[in-house]
Amino acid sequence: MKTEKLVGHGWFPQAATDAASGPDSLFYFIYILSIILFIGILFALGYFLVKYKRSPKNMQATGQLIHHPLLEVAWTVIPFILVMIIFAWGYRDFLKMSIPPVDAMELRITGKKWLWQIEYPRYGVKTVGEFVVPVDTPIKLIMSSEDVIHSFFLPNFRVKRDVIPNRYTRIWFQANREGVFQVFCTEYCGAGHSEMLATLRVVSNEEFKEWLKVGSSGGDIPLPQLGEKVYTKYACNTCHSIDGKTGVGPTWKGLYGANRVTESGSVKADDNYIRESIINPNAKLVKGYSPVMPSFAGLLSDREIDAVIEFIKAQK
Ligand code: HEC
Ligand SMILES: [Cu+2]
Repeated sequence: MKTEKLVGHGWFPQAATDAASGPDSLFYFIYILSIILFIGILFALGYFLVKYKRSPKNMQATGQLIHHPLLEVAWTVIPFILVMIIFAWGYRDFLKMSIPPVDAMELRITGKKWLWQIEYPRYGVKTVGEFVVPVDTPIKLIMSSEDVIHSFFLPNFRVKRDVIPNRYTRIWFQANREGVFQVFCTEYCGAGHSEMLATLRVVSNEEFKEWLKVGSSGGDIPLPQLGEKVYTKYACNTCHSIDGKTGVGPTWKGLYGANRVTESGSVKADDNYIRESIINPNAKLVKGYSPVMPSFAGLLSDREIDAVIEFIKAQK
C-alpha cells in the first residue's frame, strides 16, 4: 500500500479533489501579492535612502509634511480592496467546504487518544485507522472527540477541521481519483499525537461494496498476522511495545503466562485476563500504571481479539 505523494507541485500535496483549486489559488494569490509588496517596499526604501541621504550639499532637514490627501486615500483604499478580495474569496470556499450536498454519504469520525474511529451508519460498519470511500461520491464527515481536542487533516483533499469533545463538527469532500491517502491529527493531543494516523483508501464503487461485505472485517488472514495488524491499526503500539520497553502501558514482551500484580491482586496473564484487559481495561489495573487505556469493546471483533491474544503469545 503506497500512500499518495504528500508533495505535489509547488507548495501543495497532490490534489485528489476538484475543490482543491479554490484554496490553492487563494494561497498563490496571497503569496504572489506578498512578494510584489515586499519587493515594492524594498525598492521604495532603497530609493528614499539614496534620495534623502545627508550630504554636505544637503544639510537641511526635510520639510515637515503634514497632509497628503491623495497618498492617504491610496494607502487606505488599496489595502482595503485587497483584504476584501481575500475575505470574499476565502469565505466563499469556506462555505463550500462546510455545506455538504444533501445526498452526501455520511461517516461518523471519532477521535480519541490516539486513534481515529470511523463508522458508516448507513451500512453498520465500524473501522479504526483505515477507511474506504467510493470515488466521485460526496462524503460528509460528522466528527467528535471522546477526550481532548484533535484535528482531522487530509492534506490531499485540503480538508482540515478540529474534532472537539461534546460537540459535532463537520466537513465534506469528494475524491476525483482512486488512491491511498494519509490522515493526520493536527492538534497536539499528548504523547501519541504524531502516531495518530489513519489511511483513506479511495476505490471504485464496486470495490467499495466488496469492502463493505468482507474487507472491513479482516477476512481470513491467519490469527497471528491479523493480531499484528490490529496492534498497529488500533494503535495499541502507541502505548504497548513488543521489545520490552515500558511505555504508557506495559510491554507485551513476555506478558503471556506471566504473573501480573494488579490493583485487585495477583493474576496470571492467560487468555481470559487479556480478553478482559481489552474489553474492560480498568477491571484489573496493572500496578504502577494509570487507567488511560480506552475500552475496545464493540470495536474489535471476537476474531480480532483472538488474533491479539495469539500475537501477544508470540512475544516471548
Ligand atoms: C492510551 C494507551 C493505551 C492504548 C492505546 C492501549 N493500551 Fe492496553 N494498556 C494501557 C495501560 C496504561 C495498561 C495498564 C493499566 C491497565 O491494566 O489498564 C494497559 C494494559 C493492557 C493489557 C494488560 C497488560 C498487562 O501487562 O497485564 C492488555 C492485554 C492490553 N492493555 C491490551 C491492549 C490492546 C490489545 C490494545 C489495542 C487494541 C491496547 N491495549 C491499547 C494503555 C493502552
Ligand atoms: Cu489527536
